[in-house]
Amino acid sequence: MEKLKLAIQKSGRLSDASKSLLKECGISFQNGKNKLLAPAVNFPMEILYLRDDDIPEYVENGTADIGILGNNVVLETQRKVDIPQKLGFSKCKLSLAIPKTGNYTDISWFQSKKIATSYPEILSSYLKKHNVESEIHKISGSVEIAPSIGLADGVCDIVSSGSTLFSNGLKEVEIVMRSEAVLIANKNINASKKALLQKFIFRIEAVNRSKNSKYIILNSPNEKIAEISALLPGMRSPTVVPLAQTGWSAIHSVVNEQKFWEVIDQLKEKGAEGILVVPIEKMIL
Ligand code: PRT
Ligand code: ZN
Repeated sequence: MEKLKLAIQKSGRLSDASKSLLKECGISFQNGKNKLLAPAVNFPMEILYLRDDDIPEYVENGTADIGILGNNVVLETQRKVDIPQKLGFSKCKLSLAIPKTGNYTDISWFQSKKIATSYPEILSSYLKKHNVESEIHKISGSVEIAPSIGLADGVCDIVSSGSTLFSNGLKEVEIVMRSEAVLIANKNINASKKALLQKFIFRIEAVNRSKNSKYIILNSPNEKIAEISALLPGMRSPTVVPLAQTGWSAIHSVVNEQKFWEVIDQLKEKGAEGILVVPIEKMIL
């Protein structure tokens, strides 16, 4: 049987989250400690462990069928691959930053300045779009120290919490792009691999959907069922079950994580009691 070859980062910020996603999708495999390739045991898949920078090329040329990596690296390498699914983890920004004492006005500040970055392609197209010409210095690591050693006037680097910029005396002045982990795919995979890819994406969607949702169970006075149900539309509509105590029912539904606290307050106002909120493992619509 044909197998889908998935490339993931061997070690780094994406590797644990990539492996967890596979596990949550019910795909078991051996760990990649000393191996380049590991077969999955219960899904027609093989896992290739690579450096993230190499994944787009391997997927473009078909050595791997699909891959998981940051969208920032996908864009920077400019390889021709599809992005069938965003994955929602490893969110970060690629930002321009300058010394915090700098007097920043707008992007024209960078005109004729030196910028250190590991993302010269993304940066140069961003500057071009804004009609700014700068001198781009490509460096592969520790970009943030470049201004303090006199190598550059500013940097274009990945920012997450912002503490690296802060501790190097820099401030973020422009967001060049927002990034997250994505699933990339070879443009010419055959029909049977495409079907496997759809199966895999179906599972990823079920897992990710469940992460944004909570299962909620509460007790409601019968006369408030309609009002409380209106706050909890659920997947189709809430489940309402009578309690042993007359005049009361249990309402079961699904709430979005973001709206969670807001909805909880409204539910309490309407007389809901005994509110339980439970994580959902998988969610299939
Ligand atoms: O060895 P390999 O080439 O596979 O890995 P790598 O060293 O190139 O990449 P890695 O593991 O560092 O990052 C992989 C991906 O994680 C990146 O391409 C991003 O998509 C994503 N990501 C998310 C990050 C960060 N957050 C992040 N904070 N990548 C890097 N950083 C670094 C950043 O370069 C800076 O030095 O963390 C620092 C900033 O973090 P804060 O929290 O101080 O702002
Ligand atoms: Zn890398």
